[in-house]
Amino acid sequence: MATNRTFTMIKPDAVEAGNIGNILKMITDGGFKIVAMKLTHLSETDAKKFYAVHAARPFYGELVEFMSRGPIVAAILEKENAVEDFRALIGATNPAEAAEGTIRKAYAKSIGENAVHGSDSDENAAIEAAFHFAGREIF
Ligand code: RTP
Ligand code: MG
Repeated sequence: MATNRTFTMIKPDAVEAGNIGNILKMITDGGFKIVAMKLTHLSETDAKKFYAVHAARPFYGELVEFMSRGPIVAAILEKENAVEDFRALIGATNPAEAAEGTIRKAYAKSIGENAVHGSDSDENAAIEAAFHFAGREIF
């Protein structure tokens, strides 16, 4: 059954560039309600665990290094059809292919440093939310 929640991270590149506020505005203007949020920093071990699904991919080492190099914003977002609609709002993985009006078109630098994460399924949204948040931090 489709849930109405997804999980996102504003990645280290976008935090470094001072784009937390701009990206949160695009998220709330897009109709998403923030039901959990924190500024946090993934250790290398955390990043390896979070992206374990990509362990066999050639970019895994680079991805882990990137995601653990500085603070991120982690958040849970609520909206009808949240997972699919949020993937549409963030745009293609490669910003060169991201549509006009998407977060990655506006703020991503490259296919690796692409500003935001969005869960790719309801199941993964629940797993990723639980990775970052305790029940009492979710509203
Ligand atoms: P995300 O999981 O972060 O929302 O991104 P996505 O679904 O659009 O892309 P995915 O295939 O899940 O890849 C996860 C992240 O790995 C980095 N990546 N680098 N150098 C490369 O070719 C490459 N490909 C992917 C990106 O940070 C991507 O978002
Ligand atoms: Mg993904």
